[in-house]
Amino acid sequence: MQPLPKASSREADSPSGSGDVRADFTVDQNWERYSDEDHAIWRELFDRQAALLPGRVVPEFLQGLDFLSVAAEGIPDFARLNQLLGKATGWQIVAVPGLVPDEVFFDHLANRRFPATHWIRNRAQLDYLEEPDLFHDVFGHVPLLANPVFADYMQAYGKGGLRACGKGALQYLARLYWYSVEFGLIQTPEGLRIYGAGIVSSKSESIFALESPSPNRVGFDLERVMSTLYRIDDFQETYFVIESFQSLFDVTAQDFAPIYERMNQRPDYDPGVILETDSLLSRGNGSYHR
Ligand code: HBI
Ligand code: FE
Repeated sequence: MQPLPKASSREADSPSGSGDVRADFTVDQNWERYSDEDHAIWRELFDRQAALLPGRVVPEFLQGLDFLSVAAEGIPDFARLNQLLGKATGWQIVAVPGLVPDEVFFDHLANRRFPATHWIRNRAQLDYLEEPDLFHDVFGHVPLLANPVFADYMQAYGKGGLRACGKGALQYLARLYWYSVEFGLIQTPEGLRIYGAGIVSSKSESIFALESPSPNRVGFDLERVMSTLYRIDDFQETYFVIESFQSLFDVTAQDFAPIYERMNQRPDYDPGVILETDSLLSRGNGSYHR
């Protein structure tokens, strides 16, 4: 059993989250309890990304933002989002206090429930915080859940995660999530675009991921991604690039068990390595991480 994640320190004092956490780790959002400062922080983060992302983010992200009318004026009420999202792809947002145990997380995804943190960061954390907050989850992850193919991928990922729990293969699924859902890039006719929530919700990484000469950009390959370690505290040394959301969904159709067998035989790769088998879009000079 995974050690339970530390209850987010904000849980105790954040007025917006109700104290009692249910067995599935969900809480009430209590939208009416957000302070003016909470909404002001949402507006500041939203405006910053809205100015930066056109031309950098995959168009489906902006379509999702628009469809769900996630806008600058303030923190969205999950109940309102859920009416639109439910009709579009059957997904629902459920409020949680923060990181939840892996198998709880996978079970929510497998049932088209996206766990979104109910509290938003404070001013001191505007540019970086160590765990996902409401802005990362709702602005970063939710808009693409309105895209039918990506919505199917996220549910298939959750089901794969539940199967992996039983096989001690969680680390491979965590890497797949990290290099796709959190930090993935996608090829489009107009060029490379961002779709990973960790990039989309970060001002500095939205620029770094596409424009810096430092990181490698490598064609997505499932076993390569599952074998590659990642950094949780800084920009990525390598970004993996998918051809389309359909191609990402298609990798989940296969049985992962034989892949886990092969994974257990081969070494893990450090985040910045390049393999001769890689389809290399651009070789980084590593200047940022040196
Ligand atoms: N819990 N609320 C929340 N959000 C996440 O993104 C999350 C999580 N628990 C586990 C987890 N992510 C990672 O282990 C995934 O790679 C599975
Ligand atoms: Fe995330």
